[in-house]
Order: sequence, then structure tokens, then C-alpha cells
Amino acid sequence: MSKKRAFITGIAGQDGSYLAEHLLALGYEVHGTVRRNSTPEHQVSRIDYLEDRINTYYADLTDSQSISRLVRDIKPDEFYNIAGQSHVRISFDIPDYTLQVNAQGALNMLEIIRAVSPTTRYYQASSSEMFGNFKDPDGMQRESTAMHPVSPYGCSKLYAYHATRTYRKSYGLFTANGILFNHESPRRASNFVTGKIVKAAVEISLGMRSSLALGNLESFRDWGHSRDYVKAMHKILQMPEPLDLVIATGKTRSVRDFCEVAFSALGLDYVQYVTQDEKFMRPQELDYLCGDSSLARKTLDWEPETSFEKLVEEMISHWQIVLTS
Ligand code: NAP
Ligand code: F7E
Repeated sequence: MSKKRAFITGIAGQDGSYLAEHLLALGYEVHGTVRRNSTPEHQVSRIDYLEDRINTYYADLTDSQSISRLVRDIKPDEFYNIAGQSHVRISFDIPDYTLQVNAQGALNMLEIIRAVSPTTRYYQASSSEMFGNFKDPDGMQRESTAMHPVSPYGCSKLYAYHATRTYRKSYGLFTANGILFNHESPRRASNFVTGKIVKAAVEISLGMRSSLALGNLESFRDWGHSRDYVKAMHKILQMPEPLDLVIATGKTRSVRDFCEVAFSALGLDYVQYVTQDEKFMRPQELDYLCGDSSLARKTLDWEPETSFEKLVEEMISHWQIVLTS
């Protein structure tokens, strides 16, 4: 039997790299897009180890033809649209670009599927940032919770979420949203708060720096592991019918809690090192996220496998190796 073919936009990103690894393990033929960078090593550092087993192509969500050509030739069984301008605070600096990539870019991908390969199953990387500061009376966000985003990033993702639903209902395509809450890993870029805290804590423990400036310490996030969440992405595309599902751990912690756990794992008291700087605050903050993924757990038979403590431990080990080698 021929192998199933998967196409991943953003294959060199955090999730793209774990998803490629997971799909290869399941026996898929894996194709994915990378972007041009003046330092090519930057583009492939997360997927170097998969180089001989995956097929990569230069393409961009804002350049429809670059992806249309590939989809026409490859005719993937599954298309994972996980490329994106993924940084919420930076979306306030580059809102137009964020919209072009995350909103218009997603629409471009849906049009490609409709025109060139309508039997391909489509996954859209939607985000808990779409909820903004809304939660249900029990303090959680789920599929039915109102969505009122508070950042250009959240607005762009909400557009893509609705476009995905619209293409499903209008054209009968298999298009599904995974509404993923924050997920981290050793491959998380160090300008997201978890990567930034862990990297700095390790540097402090090694005597390489003496303090860490952060923004808002009082916001709460529901943090899981990327490796676990890409398994849910794949399961979403195996369902008999397309659905939109929340993927989360159901546990929430503040940025301050994260500092406490990461620093104390290294025998340090974060209070002595962490300062606050206006420059890392956002024009509008999303204060609290805690996802109810019971529908996904039941429908997909999925649940997160990595504990919060193990996630932090893995991130610490990663930075210890990088910073001492
Ligand atoms: P990431 O590490 O930032 O990876 C994003 C990937 O998309 C990178 O490879 C990036 O390439 C690529 N990309 C950016 N703009 C592009 C464009 N115009 N055309 C083609 N590729 C482009 O993000 P992630 O954490 O893996 O997240 C994956 C997706 O899930 C994103 O869409 C993100 O918004 C969404 N999401 C993430 C989370 C989370 O907590 N991680 C939660 C919910 C939703 P470069 O390396 O060249 O920039
Ligand atoms: O911020 C606070 C910040 O940038 C988390 C993306 O993957 O998840 C991610 O978006 C919290 C916020 O992630 C700093 O204000 C404090 O409250 O790590 P973050 P995010 O904005 O939640 C969602 C679900 C996505 O979809 C996104 O793609 O931490 N915070 N001080 C800080 N954040 C950063 N980055 N840097 C700080 O110095």
C-alpha cells in the first residue's frame, strides 16, 4: 500500500518539527515548507536531524502560487496549515503583516485546497488567543466559549478559524480547527515567556548573567508540551467528520509560578533575579487561560502525556546542553 502523504506549512517551526517527526513515525511521506532566510542554518535548525527523511520546499503563505504548485504535484492526503506569525506581542508591532500571513495566508491555503485538491483534509492552527478575556462561569474556555480577541494576532487567528468553518460548510471540504492552548518545548523560541525564563535561569545558574527582565508576571496560561499537541493535530484529521476542538491540559499557572518552578529547579530563588520592564508589557493583556479539552479527550481518545514539571525539566536540560557546549 502506498504511504499517506502529509504537507506541513511551517515544518521548521516548533510544532512543524514535532509533527514531521510524529508523522514519519506513523509511516507518512512528509513534505513541508520553509522560508528563505539570509542565514540558511536558522531555517532548518529544528529539522536538521530529519533532513534525509522529509522533503522541504521554499514557499510562503503570502505567495499562493508557491504552495499551489506544490499541492497540485504532491496531492497530499493531509494538509497542516501551521505556519504563522506566532508572536502575540510582536503582532502589535507588525499588525498588517500578521494579518497578511495568519488571516489572508490561511484563506490562500483554503482556496488552494478548494481549487486544486478538494479531497485533501485540512488542519488549521487555531489558538486560545481567540478567546481574549472571555471565559465560562466555571473559569474555563471551551469550544462554545465566546471569542473576543485582544491582539492583532488573536484577530488574525479568529478570521482563519471562521474561514476554515466557512469552507467546510460552503464547499463540503474536510477542514478542521485545532484550538490549541499554549504549548512549549525545548524547541520553543526564546522570545516566548517560557523559553525566555528557562534560558535566563540557566544562564544565571552558570554565572553568565545576573538578572531577567520580564513584563506581566500575573497573567495565567495553560501550558502543555508541543510533542503531545501535534498528536492531537493528527488525530483531528482522522475523524469521520471535521470538527473544531480545544486542546489543553486544563491546568493553569501564572508567569510568576513558572519563574518559581524553573528557578527553584536550579536551586535559585527567582525573586532575587526577576525584574519587570514596561517594554515587555502588551497594549492589552489576555489575563487568564484554562482550557477544557474534554470533547477532544472523548472524541480523539487523546490526552496530554507530559507533566508541567517534566516540560520545565526538558527545557532546562536543553538550555544546559546548548549553553555549555
Ligand atoms: P513557530 O515556532 O513560530 O513556527 C511557525 C513557523 O511558520 C516557522 O517555521 C515560520 O518560519 C513559519 N512562517 C512564518 N511566517 C510564514 C509565512 N509567511 N509563510 C510560511 N511560513 C511562515 O510557531 P509554533 O509554536 O510552531 O506554532 C505553530 C502554529 O500554531 C502557528 O500558526 C501558531 O500561531 C499556532 N499556535 C501556536 C500555539 C503555541 O502555543 N505554540 C498555540 C496556538 C496556536 P520562520 O522560522 O522563517 O519564521
Ligand atoms: O506570553 C507574559 C505575556 O509570548 C505568555 C503563542 O504561542 O500562546 C502563545 O502566545 C504570557 C503573556 O505567549 C514576558 O504578557 C511576561 O501573558 O509566551 P508568550 P502568548 O502570548 O500566550 C498562544 C496560545 C498562541 O497562539 C501564540 O502563538 O507571558 N509575559 N513577560 C511575557 N511574554 C513574553 N513573550 N516575554 C516576556 O518578557
